[in-house]
Amino acid sequence: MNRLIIISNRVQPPTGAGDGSQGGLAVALSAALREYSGLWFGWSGEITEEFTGHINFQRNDGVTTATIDLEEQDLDEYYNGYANRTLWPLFHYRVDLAEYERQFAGGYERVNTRFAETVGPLIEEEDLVWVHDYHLIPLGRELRKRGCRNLIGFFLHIPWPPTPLLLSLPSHRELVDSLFDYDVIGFQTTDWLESFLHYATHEMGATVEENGDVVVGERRVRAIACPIGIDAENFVALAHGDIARETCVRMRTSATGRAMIIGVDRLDYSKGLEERFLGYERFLSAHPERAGHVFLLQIAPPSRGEVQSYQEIRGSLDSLSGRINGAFADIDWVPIRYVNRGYSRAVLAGAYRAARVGLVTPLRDGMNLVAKEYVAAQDPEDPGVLILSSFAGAAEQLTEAVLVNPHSAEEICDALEQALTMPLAERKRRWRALMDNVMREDVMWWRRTFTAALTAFSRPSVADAA
Ligand code: ADQ
Repeated sequence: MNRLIIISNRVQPPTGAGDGSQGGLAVALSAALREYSGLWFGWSGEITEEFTGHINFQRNDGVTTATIDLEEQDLDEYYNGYANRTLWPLFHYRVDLAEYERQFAGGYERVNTRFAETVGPLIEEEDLVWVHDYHLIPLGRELRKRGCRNLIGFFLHIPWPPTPLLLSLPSHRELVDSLFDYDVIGFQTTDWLESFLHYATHEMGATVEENGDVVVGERRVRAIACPIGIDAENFVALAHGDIARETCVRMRTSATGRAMIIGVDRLDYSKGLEERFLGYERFLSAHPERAGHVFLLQIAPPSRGEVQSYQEIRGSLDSLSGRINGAFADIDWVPIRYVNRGYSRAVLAGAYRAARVGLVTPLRDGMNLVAKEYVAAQDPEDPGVLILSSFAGAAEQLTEAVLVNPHSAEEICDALEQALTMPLAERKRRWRALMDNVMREDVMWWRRTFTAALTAFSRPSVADAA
């Protein structure tokens, strides 16, 4: 069996703790690395005064990680710059927030080159290489320039923007062109795949073959939709574990019979938190009889705090939650519990299970794993209701959720009332359909589907050269 080389911006070494402290993606990638052997390469998260290319190898729980430190300037221009101030907003349709700075683009190129120079010599002849996410789009090109002839796949975890928006990015053509140095590129949904194909056919004159190969002149890449899932079996087990059970009891005790609505998100403008609060405010106004009988628990740990738009959203959510609580609270009831910290996955599983409604309303999301975790954590005999944005990638699979337009306070308001009054039989029917999907298309299925597509690809250049 070939070795697998996984490359992503950050590396999360396995903890082996089994206590639910590790994210689903890290669990899945670690499992893939145990199956194939190989290594996981990326940034350590540490800053060094001058880039040396020194690789720190570690072996934890059967998985080898190889990490490098980056310079402060790399962090500013590549990570906080091009990745999170340019590509992230643009790919989430927020051209208004995208910043186009030449030095960001320069830093992005530099770090991708540094990644290629350091990981390149670690790649052996038969290895499969799998690159992850928007931080590393040109990495395949940089590896090819250095003579790498291996099968290389790329997976985009976030949406692919519509062509007219992408055209606003300086050097968009060069960026997209670099994707043709991969063999297989994966998107979360057919929507994002179609947006990519639209750009390729309209802007590059590409033709799309029946097997999904996209061809421009002599160059060819296979483009597939391959939705990521969660480690569902493990999450169900977590939801039955001691920590989750204790959390569930603690939540129910503190709820004192009130129905809990839960939201769990990184604090990010793409997650639609302001719109969610406004929708909930509309619900409180439209249904005064619900006052004192329901509350919203919003868990939102801050992320990317060095980027201004993230500081701004934090400020506006603080004041919005304060305003709503000020207007509606009573001496013995607070309508929004707003918590800015992270919790272990086991605690989250318990909190999801205690919630009558899961409110997942991103304005745009590549997939959204919280929606799947909420489903997996439910009690089959008394499941809660998932309200899901139709603009999350997950909506393509989770069609039995109550789907809403997250921009509409009225739709959120109506969906909340529908969820809170939904009869048990309907809740069970919807949950069963959702759960079947979450279990079937889990994270193991995702990585098997992707790596199978990659191994099935035959590189014409490799064949020609043989
Ligand atoms: P994210 O934008 O980070 O991921 P998401 O898919 O929701 O979004 O995953 C978040 C993960 O972080 C979940 O596993 C969740 O449990 C965890 N999390 C969130 N809040 C937490 C908290 N307070 N404490 C602890 N854990 C918390 C990107 C894309 C998504 C895509 C994923 C995977 O933006 O669209 O689904 O990658 O491809």
